[in-house]
Amino acid sequence: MNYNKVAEILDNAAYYHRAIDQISFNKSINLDEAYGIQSISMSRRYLRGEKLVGLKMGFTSKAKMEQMGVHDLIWGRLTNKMEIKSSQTIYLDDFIHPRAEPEIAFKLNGNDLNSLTIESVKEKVDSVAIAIEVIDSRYKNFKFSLEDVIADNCSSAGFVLGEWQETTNTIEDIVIKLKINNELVHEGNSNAIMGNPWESLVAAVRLAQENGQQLNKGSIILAGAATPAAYLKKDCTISAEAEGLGEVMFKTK
Ligand code: OOG
Ligand code: MG
Repeated sequence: MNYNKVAEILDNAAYYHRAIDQISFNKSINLDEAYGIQSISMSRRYLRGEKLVGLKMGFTSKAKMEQMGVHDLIWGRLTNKMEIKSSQTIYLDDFIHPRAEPEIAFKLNGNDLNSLTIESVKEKVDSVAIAIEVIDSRYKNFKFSLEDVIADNCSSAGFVLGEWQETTNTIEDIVIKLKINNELVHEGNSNAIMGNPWESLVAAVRLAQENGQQLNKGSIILAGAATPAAYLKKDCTISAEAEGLGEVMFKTK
């Protein structure tokens, strides 16, 4: 199979926000090939001027694995073009079938990331924040295999960051809420993320290293959602909040 062609199809689907058939319907690809396709499709974005700003982890909680029927950790890449400013209005016509999920974000401080453990991980982090991720699978009906979703850069489409907080603010065992028009839609505990959200960062850094993906000072890592994602509708206010981390929101048109 021609990986460049598949990467182009996925990149076009994202760029023109048009849903496509799952790759796995026609070809069986393995995990390495799926990450290879992700990497090629990201190169197309970089050629258009997008800049890598960090990584996102996926399927780090049971809630997400169960919602999507996929049971392995995945990781994808975030670019500056995906950033939604706090309180910004996004246009749903720019997406296929977007969903939102509450997340915890880490900002790296540029310290050496070698042999990261849960004990040492905090020294590598400048700050933490509540965030919302917008995911928008390029596959019809938001259905995919593990390999499909990896090739599709793990459905990454947007993210909005709350105000950065000191790492002394605990992110362990805190309640995270997703609200639409101020009504609670999903609620989870941060420890649903791999038992402890810091574990997700340890895994992200390990995966980046294994794959030669550099993480510079200021890189952002999304830990993965602790709750299922919610479909977005027009004319809504979507907010996420977590104990001690404050609140973040954006709007839809
Ligand atoms: C894949 C992305 C998963 C998360 O936080 O678990 C993800 C998807 O659900 O489409 O971002
Ligand atoms: Mg996510």
